[in-house]
Amino acid sequence: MTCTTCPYCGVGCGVIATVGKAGEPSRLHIQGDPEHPANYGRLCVKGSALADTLGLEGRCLQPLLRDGEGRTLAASWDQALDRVATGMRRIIDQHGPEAVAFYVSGQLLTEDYYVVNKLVKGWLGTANIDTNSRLCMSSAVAGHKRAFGEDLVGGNYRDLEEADLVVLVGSNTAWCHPIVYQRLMQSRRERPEKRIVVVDPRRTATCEQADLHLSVKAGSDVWLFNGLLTYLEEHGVVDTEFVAKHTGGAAEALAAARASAGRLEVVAKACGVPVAMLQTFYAMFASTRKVVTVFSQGVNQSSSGTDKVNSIINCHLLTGRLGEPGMGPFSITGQPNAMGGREVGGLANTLAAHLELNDAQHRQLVQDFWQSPVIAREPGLKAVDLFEAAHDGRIKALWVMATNPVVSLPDADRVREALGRCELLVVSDLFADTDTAAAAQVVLPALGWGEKDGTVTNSERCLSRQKAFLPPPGAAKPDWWAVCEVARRLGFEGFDYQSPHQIFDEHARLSAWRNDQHGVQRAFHIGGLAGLDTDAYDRLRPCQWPVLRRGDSTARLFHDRRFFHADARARLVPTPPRAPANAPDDEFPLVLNTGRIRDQWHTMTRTGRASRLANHLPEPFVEMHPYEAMLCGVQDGTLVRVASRWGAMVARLRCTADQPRRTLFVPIHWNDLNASDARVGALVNPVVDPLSGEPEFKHTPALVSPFPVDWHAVVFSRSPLQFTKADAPAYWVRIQGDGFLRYELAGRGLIEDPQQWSRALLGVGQPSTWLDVHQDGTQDYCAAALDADCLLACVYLSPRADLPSRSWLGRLFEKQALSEADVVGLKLGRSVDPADDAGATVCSCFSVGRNTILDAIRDNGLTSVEEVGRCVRAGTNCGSCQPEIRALIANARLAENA
Ligand SMILES: Nc1nc2c(c(=O)[nH]1)N[C@H]1C(S)=C(S)[C@@H](COP(=O)(O)OP(=O)(O)OC[C@H]3O[C@@H](n4cnc5c(=O)[nH]c(N)nc54)[C@H](O)[C@@H]3O)O[C@H]1N2
Ligand SMILES: Nc1nc2c(c(=O)[nH]1)N[C@H]1C(S)=C(S)[C@@H](COP(=O)(O)OP(=O)(O)OC[C@H]3O[C@@H](n4cnc5c(=O)[nH]c(N)nc54)[C@H](O)[C@@H]3O)O[C@H]1N2
Ligand code: SF4
Ligand SMILES: [Mo]
Repeated sequence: MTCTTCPYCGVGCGVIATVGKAGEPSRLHIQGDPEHPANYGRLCVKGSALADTLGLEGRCLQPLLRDGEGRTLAASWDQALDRVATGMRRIIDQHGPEAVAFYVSGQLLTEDYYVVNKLVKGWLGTANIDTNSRLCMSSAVAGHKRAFGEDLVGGNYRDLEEADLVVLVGSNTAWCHPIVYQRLMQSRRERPEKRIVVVDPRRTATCEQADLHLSVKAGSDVWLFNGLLTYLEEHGVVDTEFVAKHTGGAAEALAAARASAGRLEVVAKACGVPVAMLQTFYAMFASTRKVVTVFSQGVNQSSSGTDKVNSIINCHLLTGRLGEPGMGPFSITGQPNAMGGREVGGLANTLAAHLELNDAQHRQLVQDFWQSPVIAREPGLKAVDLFEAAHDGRIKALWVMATNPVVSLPDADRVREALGRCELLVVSDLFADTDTAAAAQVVLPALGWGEKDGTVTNSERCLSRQKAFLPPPGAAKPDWWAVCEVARRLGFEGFDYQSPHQIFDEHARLSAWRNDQHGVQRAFHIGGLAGLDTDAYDRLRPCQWPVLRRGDSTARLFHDRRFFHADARARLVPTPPRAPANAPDDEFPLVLNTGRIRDQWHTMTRTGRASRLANHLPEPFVEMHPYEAMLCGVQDGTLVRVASRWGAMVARLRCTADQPRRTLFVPIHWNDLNASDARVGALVNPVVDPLSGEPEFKHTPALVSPFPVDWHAVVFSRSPLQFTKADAPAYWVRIQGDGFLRYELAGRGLIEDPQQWSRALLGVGQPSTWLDVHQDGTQDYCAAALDADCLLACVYLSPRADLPSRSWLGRLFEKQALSEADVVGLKLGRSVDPADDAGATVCSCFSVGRNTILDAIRDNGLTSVEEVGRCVRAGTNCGSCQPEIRALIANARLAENA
């Protein structure tokens, strides 16, 4: 039994992993850690499915080298590391250290993150190291620094429970931070007077139980919060003593707010929200002292992201609402170690231990501590600029670690081009075939979750251990080790670590070093964790920094009203609002917004392997208001092309009135390995916030048009289909099933001989039986290959999109032997027994489909989520599907009353 931490979102849930004996049917058992203060035993659907993602299939198990002709050769670590070190050395000698760059990730452990920054900033002497946190939290970082003098999240999850009002801004908490959302909902069940407000252009699952949803115009948040700031002042809701003693800049911030948002009508127009709704929100905020404002990517990922952050913090500073239980601004982090990365100075403009690269005293402090030969003097290139520099040849060597930029960066086709231009591209990943690793000359096999060992910090400053409970597979090695080996080969001293424990100890010591009245005081201080022996490090229980003495844990910052600007005051920052960088126009009239879905994690390299996570939303899609779809001449359920000035993609249209008019929403997860053309990153405007450098992922002018096809097919197969880019159908997506793969296909032109086509496509060799059925009078065709009674593969082809139920077909593949009725069903293209068709998955934990839930609601007159849970189990494990179940109940009742 191992206590560790979930590798997905920034909630940072504690996990207990128990490995059974080899040969046991379910060898690995994952459960929530009842004692972890983030989740107290709960896990969301992604966490619950962790065991399904740990198989070694497809893993990169030894270093790979690629030659000029694109051939891939397996290599030893010595060969691979030598190649990296010599390549870097040559480029540095010829072009200087600025020609080398690193692009790392909030999914690294703190120890990995620390050494790679030490190597780059202290030994190579460049700051050309940036991280995917640039795409994620950098606006929050910049906003915190402006307001507090240091990148600080003062509060904790309990504050959300204790608050009387929680405002969720640009955060689909129900899907992206499910356990925090559940804690919030639980606290409201206990205190029904508690209020929840959601600020999001879309009506998301998070809005479902909100008291108020402000469907603001994309990018208008600064108007909204400037309006609130003015309202608070006008209504005398100002903590004058706090403002006078502990802040600066209030007059300037108020003047800027009044100038832009002094009248409710102006704000209402800018935000596209009725005046009455604004009034309700403002009055609620004004009259509630215990208010927490949670924000994430709807705020950060904007060309005015930093101002959005400060406009929110301003309202808390003016009212003195922070530093006490149940109140404060709360930036909720995305990745498991977004915070740890910030602590070790992972960004191109920061230094280790929350120190600043543009401050000579800070640089000196770090260099003295490291005893390093140099220290970077200038901030390095931020992510988007870094890849641009690779594109134009300034960066010649690039090492990408634990991130997949060909999918996740804006203008992603250009990023792929940029990678192709690097003289040396090194990628450390678990897989050698990700869209990014596929371009690398050197692929270094990294240890993944369950194999690697170190620490992470979650959204509430809580540091916990990630621990290994599986043996290292093949030759895979931890990322910190690969970095140290390259450092040694470059002739650098200071990288002789034997274990992550030693690195952690150094990191803890640096946080405390000269962190006192005579040195550079900073809040980040984990000196109390220095000097742990290996055993104590292994047994470390979650604790929140600052940790000045062993055993400390700090639930909340700012209770002493002390901030980290030189005068110890906080700052209100004037935030004159700006519209998003590029407005829609005649050519690209719609606003493309991008984000996450409930059951997938980022570029799907891990969650895409779990069949139970695949069925909730199996295909890449674009959401659009039905009226807008009508205007664009596209139909619900059909394939459409989405295009912007930067690129294009193909996805299935989902019409929903939850999506505001003139906007689109596309999820970020699909990539070139599992879909024909669905990387939304290719479309995203690469414009960034001028202060933080964070891209405007939520606002790109775009266009939707039909993607005409002549035929549709669905294929289920026990082995992968073998098509190449050249002979692939116009549209395809691959979906993981339990022991099989499902493909959705669509193509152009007539398939003259469906039988020949299906044989070639399925490539199953010589099964004992082929069923071929041409439906009379139609062009519908189906073929199925059986070995004895076991289904090997089947394909349904039709000029229409209404192909057989996928959940029913999936069930047939789970059977060892088909019954006669099943075979009849296969030929008919539908189940003989309607009860066999569970419908699209709603509850992924127990694989409960929509039809099953609707039947239960209808047959038993169920009226609550709890009743549905008791009847069919749906919603009783992680609870992430409860918003959907609630909607199904409401729809069923509406239908009944119609
Ligand atoms: N299931 C799942 N969970 C995840 C992840 C995942 O991949 N999958 N990733 C993790 C990571 S790294 C991150 S960063 C977090 C992100 O967590 P979130 O920020 O909650 O997720 P997003 O879906 O990116 O965006 C949130 C919302 O911002 C809204 N939005 C867009 N434009 C605006 C605007 O102008 N103003 C406002 N107020 N809102 C706007 C979008 O409509 C969207 O609903 O999730 C983490 N959790
Ligand atoms: N359009 C659009 N794009 C976005 C966003 C958006 O909202 N819209 N959000 C942005 C945000 S907030 C984020 S955080 C990024 C996330 O984007 P990415 O970081 O690109 O996404 P991941 O799929 O998490 O990539 C992690 C990679 O690391 C590998 N990996 C996992 N564990 C390890 C390890 O221990 N070591 C090593 N070496 N490799 C490992 C995985 O296999 C995977 O290939 O996407 C950003 N891109
Ligand atoms: S909420 Fe889910 S994904 Fe996030 S840390 Fe907890 S279990 Fe993992
Ligand atoms: Mo993120």
